Amino acid sequence: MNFLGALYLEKNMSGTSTGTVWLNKGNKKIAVSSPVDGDNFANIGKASATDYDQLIHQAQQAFPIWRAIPAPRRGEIVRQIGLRLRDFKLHLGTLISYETGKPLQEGLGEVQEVIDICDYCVGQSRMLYGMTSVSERPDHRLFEQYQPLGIVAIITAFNFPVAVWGWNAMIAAICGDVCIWKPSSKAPVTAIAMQKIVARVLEQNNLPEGIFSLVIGDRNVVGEKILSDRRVHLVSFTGSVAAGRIAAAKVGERLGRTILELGGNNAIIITEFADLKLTVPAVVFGAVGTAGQRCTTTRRLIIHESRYEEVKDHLLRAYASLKIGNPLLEANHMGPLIDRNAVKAYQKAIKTITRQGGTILFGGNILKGEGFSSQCYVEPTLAEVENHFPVVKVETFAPILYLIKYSGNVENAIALNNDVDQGLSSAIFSTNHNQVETFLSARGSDCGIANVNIGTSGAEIGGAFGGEKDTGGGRESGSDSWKSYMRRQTVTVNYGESLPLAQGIRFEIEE
Ligand code: UN1
Repeated sequence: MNFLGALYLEKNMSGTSTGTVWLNKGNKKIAVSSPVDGDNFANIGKASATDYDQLIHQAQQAFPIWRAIPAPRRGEIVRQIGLRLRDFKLHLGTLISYETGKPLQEGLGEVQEVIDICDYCVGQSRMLYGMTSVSERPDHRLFEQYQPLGIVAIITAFNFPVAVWGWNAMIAAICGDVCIWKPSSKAPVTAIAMQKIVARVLEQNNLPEGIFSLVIGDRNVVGEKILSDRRVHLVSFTGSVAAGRIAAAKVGERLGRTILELGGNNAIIITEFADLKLTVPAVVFGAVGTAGQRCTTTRRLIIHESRYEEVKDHLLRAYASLKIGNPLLEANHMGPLIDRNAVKAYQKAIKTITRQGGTILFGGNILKGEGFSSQCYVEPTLAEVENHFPVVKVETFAPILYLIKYSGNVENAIALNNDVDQGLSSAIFSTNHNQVETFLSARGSDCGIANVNIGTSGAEIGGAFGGEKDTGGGRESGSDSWKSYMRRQTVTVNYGESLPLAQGIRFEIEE
């Protein structure tokens, strides 16, 4: 495992850093084992409440220094992070694959996603524009400007252990904010590797501690503190709907800001006009990529009855050809789930599907034997269900794909697409213009992402990423998402000789 050495990682490490400085190595440790082979390859010291306070203190010191650096100069630091990441892409991608179990291709793709957002942020750092408007008063100017916000806490999930941090931290950085990153305890080693990559850039540029901090620890020690801490101006939270609900309430209590990126229950509509040459690979990648553990994973197929049997046959053949095993080996399409608890959730869902009247068409079992010793490998699964089954309405973070039949026009398919609580991603496969435009219209998909003739996952960084309803409404990454990381200010300047009031109000005083 020379990728660990190449990333300057050791077996026992602290999980708390203010930048280049690592705080106490922690008495309490997280034993990190790989779902690939079950090997305990790292032990990470957990942050205490005191460590957390030190981090916040350092971030408060760093904020006025960082915000005073012109945004394009902050962009230059981000550019250097992107350059350094290119050097470490193979090693970091390999670590991601080993720590989370996602195929190496996807691990490398994830590092590329951070490189892409770095490049994007270099340009964006020169484009933190405010709008200039017109005043209703003579000799007055009305405009908007955006100012740095302060401390941004970024709480990420195991499934994208660096990309989601990248979307948030690189944007926050060019906006003049300082970041505190709490990664998932299920993927802490990747976060430490990333922190070390960033630290070298900070060091080379003589930047102070506290601009990019890392804190690895328990939800009830560190997580809760972040949520209720008024010194944290924005909490960007990625995780399940249930955890997001708690986070939103806690931050809301103190009227803090949140960006929520919660669960999805993403469907692909396959109409009578779908081109199956495109549809089948998109569906399979969407359903089994990251072993079904993306928030954008394809979970439901809404198939027109006239194509149902054909689609089913294609999928049965495709699923039979999938290779499951060590994700570091290029030949394998799918690796393990993140841990045994995820396997239990998969098993429970399989049982529930049949209990609620569904039929397992393919898979449904845990894989045993050589190469599967971590007990985290499962078969990708196809199940025939109806959209109203309760099991279909919840997000099971596993490679289970539901096949649902619809009849009639595309409106019926859209109604099924929208008939879940979550609203992250959606897609339609159709070559019929009217169907496509209906799907994209106001009466179409109600999700934050609506794709045409591509799958539900694998979004590019240039668009705003996020979803509606129980997905939480937040937007991250590209487009104008940067605005959420800044303090918006409306300015009115009077350059005249009198003081006219808006709305024509007259107010005169005599002196
Ligand atoms: C997530 O699963 O939280 O669109 C993010 C995608 C990836 C990001 C997924 N670019 O599938």
